[in-house]
Amino acid sequence: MAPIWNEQMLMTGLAAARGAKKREKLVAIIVGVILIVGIGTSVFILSSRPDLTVSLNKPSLQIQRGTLQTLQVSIATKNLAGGQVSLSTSGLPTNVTASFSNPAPQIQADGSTKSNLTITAGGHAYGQNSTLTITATTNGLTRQATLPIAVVGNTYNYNIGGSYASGWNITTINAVEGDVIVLHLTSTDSLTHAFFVDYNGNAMPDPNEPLSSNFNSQTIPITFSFIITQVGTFTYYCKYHPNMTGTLHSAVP
Ligand SMILES: [Cu+2]
Repeated sequence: MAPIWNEQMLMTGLAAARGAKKREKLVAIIVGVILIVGIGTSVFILSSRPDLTVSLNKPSLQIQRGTLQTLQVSIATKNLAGGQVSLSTSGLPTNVTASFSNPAPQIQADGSTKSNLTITAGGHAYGQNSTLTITATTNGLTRQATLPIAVVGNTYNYNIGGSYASGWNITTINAVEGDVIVLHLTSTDSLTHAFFVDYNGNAMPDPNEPLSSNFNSQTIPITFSFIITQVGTFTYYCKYHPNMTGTLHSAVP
């Protein structure tokens, strides 16, 4: 009976195994080189691609009605030949205007440029939830930056007392959208009350409706401020006593 393994077969087997190992190594090296060249090429393509970015020196803007504010718009470019950047705005609140100190600034040698942006809120400006978009275009590329804007109006203070039997002692508030109402609230019967504006007419305080904290002191008022965010005629209530009502008239400024 022939042996299953002899020395010669063993040597041949070992040589074959070594050959296979060598081939594996070679394949690994080739794959590695291909990967490195590929990544390098991608990095080169990405880093040499033309681009521009627009940024503002403020994350958001609260602007008083009848005033103006100036922001700085910075533009950085990469791998662009130069030229001018054309700037524009959209999405301003009602009766608010925007103007650039230079609506077509020249790209400087370091690839950057800038312009001031003056936002003017007219005497009849309003709008709490606008988003201004600044668009920059150059060499066929367009990029944008956004800025939430809220117009703030006048501030009015009211000392309001409330009781279950007699309701609120002030039953009319006249204002315009964007006005800030500051209430100093007392309880004239020492019961616990809470003031809210019922924008949606369901006689319940809802998440987007102004709601004061509870108050029950006859002598030490709590202060509660809110910005009027809607135009129309609304009822304000006590959260606990629906018979305690008043009317908020909010007009367009
Ligand atoms: Cu009450």
